[in-house]
Amino acid sequence: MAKKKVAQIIVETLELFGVKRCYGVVGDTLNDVTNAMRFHTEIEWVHVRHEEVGGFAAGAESFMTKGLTACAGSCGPGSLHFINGLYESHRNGAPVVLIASQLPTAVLGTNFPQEVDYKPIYEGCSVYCEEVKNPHEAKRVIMTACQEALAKRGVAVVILPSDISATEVEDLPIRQLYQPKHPLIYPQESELVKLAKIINSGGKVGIYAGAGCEGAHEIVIALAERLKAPIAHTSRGKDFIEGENPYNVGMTGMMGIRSGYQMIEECDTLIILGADFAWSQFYPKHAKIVQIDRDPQKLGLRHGIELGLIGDIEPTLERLLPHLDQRESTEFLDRCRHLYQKTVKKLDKKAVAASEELIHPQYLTELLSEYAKKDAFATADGGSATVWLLRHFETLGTRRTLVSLKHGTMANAMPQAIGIQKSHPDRQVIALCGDGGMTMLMGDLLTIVQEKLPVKIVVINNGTLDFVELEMKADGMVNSYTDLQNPDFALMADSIGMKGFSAKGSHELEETVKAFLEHEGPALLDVHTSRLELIYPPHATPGNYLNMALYGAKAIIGGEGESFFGMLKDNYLRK
Ligand SMILES: Cc1ncc(C[n+]2csc(CCOP(=O)(O)OP(=O)(O)O)c2C)c(N)n1
Ligand SMILES: [Mg+2]
Repeated sequence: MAKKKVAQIIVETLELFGVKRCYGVVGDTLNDVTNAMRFHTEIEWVHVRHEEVGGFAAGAESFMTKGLTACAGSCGPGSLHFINGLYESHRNGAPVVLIASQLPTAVLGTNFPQEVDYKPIYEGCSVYCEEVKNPHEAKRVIMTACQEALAKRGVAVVILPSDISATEVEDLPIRQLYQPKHPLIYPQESELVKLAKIINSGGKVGIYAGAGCEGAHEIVIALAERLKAPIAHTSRGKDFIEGENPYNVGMTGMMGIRSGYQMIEECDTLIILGADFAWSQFYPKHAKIVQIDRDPQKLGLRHGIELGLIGDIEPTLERLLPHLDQRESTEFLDRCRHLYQKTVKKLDKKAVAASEELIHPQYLTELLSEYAKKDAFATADGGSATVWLLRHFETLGTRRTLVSLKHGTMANAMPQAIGIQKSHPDRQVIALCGDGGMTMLMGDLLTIVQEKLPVKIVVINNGTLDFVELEMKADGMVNSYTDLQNPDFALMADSIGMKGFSAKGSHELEETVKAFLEHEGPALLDVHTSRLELIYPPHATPGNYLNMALYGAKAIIGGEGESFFGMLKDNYLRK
């Protein structure tokens, strides 16, 4: 059999496992890999400016396509830079393979310049992390990496010393190719009978749906119909629950709304479907909880349960439904829905045009929701953008959103938009960015231009690390180190080949948003939103108000009363 360089075997295997793109920055220890990719595969190399962006972008592509995506970096700092993007991707369950090229084996362990031991670093954010130690084993290592990333849905890391990469060996036959369809899991009939008994004996039954409900919309609605049960959802479940759902009472959790929170508080039987919301204070104190999840580790992890069953949501509910009594009373449902409508109306109050020099971010987000394409993708940065997107951007059952909920990072939105746009060239992709988040990885606006991606970047320009400033104030502190001195983002965009749009007041915002979204190429909209927009939790305690009052007192005593009164004015007085 003809011999091939290990690098060629590695990239050909990636392609065989479905990799379409590889995000990264080149470097000498990676040259054999990039060379083989170019001349022996159809894999597209996406040249980012910062590897972290490559990690986010690859993960976003995989998250939305469910296929395998790759990243590759040079030795030392190059492959180290992926870390935060890959943590995000791994926690999202996105199958990504990182080829972390390494110094030649001859110098490893000698504290050689650029030597970094990747294994302990990447083990925390991967399902597989191995170094290729012998060129003859390279094929086995890369196949296992691909298989593990796809089957376990996470990041796999292959550390590849440059001398091994350049060694010629005989290629091994393919051991096994990944089966793209996961096997379905559902509980035994006897377990379903037990579950139905608990649900049938419940009074006020509620459903709490999470991301595990992907692909199960119809059957979840059928369950709600059978039980006349309101449905609250997690933020990761939003896309799969929101559209065409007369049982929806909204999101609960830290970023949720009152009606979602209240329903969960009030029900006496709660059915949790594929949800893993981490904060235990958002679960009911007295209700019986039953839970269905594909992953047994999730059962009872956050709260006590009466019964937990292992299963995928769709096939499990299909088998459960025949055991459930049809309910007629809609009393609990009606009450929860009434509160939902009231809650949404209250949220909408801020989502309107304010005075000339004031823009509420809620208004901006609702305009984006109104004028975005019906099948648009939207990402949002960690920080206040996440809250506005989750609360004010409607997914309609046809749009998709991606925010950093499990990793909670800043600066994710723009890079994730790159990965989504690359893999969905004909769809609209909008990134809702914080001014702090966007400027963290701002260099990769150049990637958007260079790759000619029609991504729409929205900058919530509030001049501060607002989310943290609010947290400080909610803890009764006067804020420190949160100010941001920003450039004119629209001007900057124009200067790098993106069309820049800017809005400083509410009066022209609607027209500006429309023109921005209709622009054909890459565009950036710089929106000067109110600096201290309060984010109300779904359930405010007396302590929250007390701490805000404490901040007010400290601000006034410390000579920062203007900031406190400005906050009051923007949130309560100026309309
Ligand atoms: C990488 C990273 N650094 C710091 C934080 C802590 N943090 C969370 S939100 C936030 C402020 C975000 O500011 P900005 O991007 O301007 O958005 P805003 O909340 O102002 O809309 C910070 C510093 C984080 N989550 N991730
Ligand atoms: Mg900000």
